[in-house]
Amino acid sequence: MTTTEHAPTAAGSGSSASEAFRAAARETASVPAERVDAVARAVLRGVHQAIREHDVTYPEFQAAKQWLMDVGEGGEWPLFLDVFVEHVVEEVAARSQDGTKGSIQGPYYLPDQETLPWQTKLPMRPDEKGEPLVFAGQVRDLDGTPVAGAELDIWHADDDGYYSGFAPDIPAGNLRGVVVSDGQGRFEITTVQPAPYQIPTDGPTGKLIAAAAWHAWRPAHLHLMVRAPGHRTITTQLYFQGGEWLDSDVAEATKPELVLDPGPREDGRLGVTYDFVLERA
Ligand code: MBD
Ligand code: FE
Repeated sequence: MTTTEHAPTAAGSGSSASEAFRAAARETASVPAERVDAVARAVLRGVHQAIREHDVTYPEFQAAKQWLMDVGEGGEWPLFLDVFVEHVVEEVAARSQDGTKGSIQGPYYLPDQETLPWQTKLPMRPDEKGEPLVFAGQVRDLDGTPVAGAELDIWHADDDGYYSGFAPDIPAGNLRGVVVSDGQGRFEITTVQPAPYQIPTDGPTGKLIAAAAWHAWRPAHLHLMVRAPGHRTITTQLYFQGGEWLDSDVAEATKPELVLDPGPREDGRLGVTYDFVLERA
C-alpha cells in the first residue's frame, strides 16, 4: 500500500456504490405478501433470538440503531450487504447453475465500459503500477462448443486495491472493459495484478469490523461477468493461489475452483489461462 493521503474515504466509495446501485437498471421484483411475510418474519425472528440469547441491553440496542442510521446516511448499504450477505444469495442461486462457478458481484461493477477485441490490454494509466498479467482462455458451452462473440465484462482493483469510479484520482474506466471472444471463443487480456481489497476503515462498515475485532480484507481478485446470447450469464471472481486472505475473505466469496495460479510465459510475462463454461439459457 502507498500512503493514505489519497486513500478513498468510506464516504467516497460507499456513497458512490449507492449511486451506482440506484443507477443500475434492474427488474423490480413483485413479491407476493405471503413471501414477504415468511422472509421478513424469519429475519425478525433471527434478530429477536440474538437479543434473547445475548441479553442485549437498551444502550446496546440504541447503539445498534445509531449504527444502522449511519450505514444508510454513509451510503454503505450496498457495501455492507455485498460483503456480509450476498454470498448466501449466490449460494442459493448456484444450486441451479451448471458450468463455471459463480461468485458475488460486489458493489463496484459499472456497466457500459469500453468494448475491446479478444486480444487486448485493459484501459490503464501510462504508469499503471503492478505486475503485468496476461489472462487468457476460451469460452465454451457445456458440450465443449466454443462460444464466439461472448462478452467478458471484467473489472478489478489496481495495485493499491482501489477501483476506478470509486476512488479519487483514478481515471474513469481504468482496469475495466468488455472483451469480446473471437471465432473460437478465445480471449487474451493483458492487465496488471490487482492487490487485496480492504473495506474502508473510516465508515460504519469498517467501524463494525474494528469493533468486533474482525479483519477487513478480501483477497486479490478479478471480477467477471460473462455473457453470450442464448446462454445464462455468469457473474464470478477469480483469485490468486498463495494470495493473502484467500482463506479468510471477509466477504466469504472464494471457491477452490476459482483460484488462478499464474506462472511465467514464454515471453517472460506472468500469465494464466482460465476457460469459462456457459449453460444454455
Ligand atoms: C469488493 O471489491 C468486493 O469485490 C466485494 C464483494 C465487496 C467489497 C469490495
Ligand atoms: Fe472486488
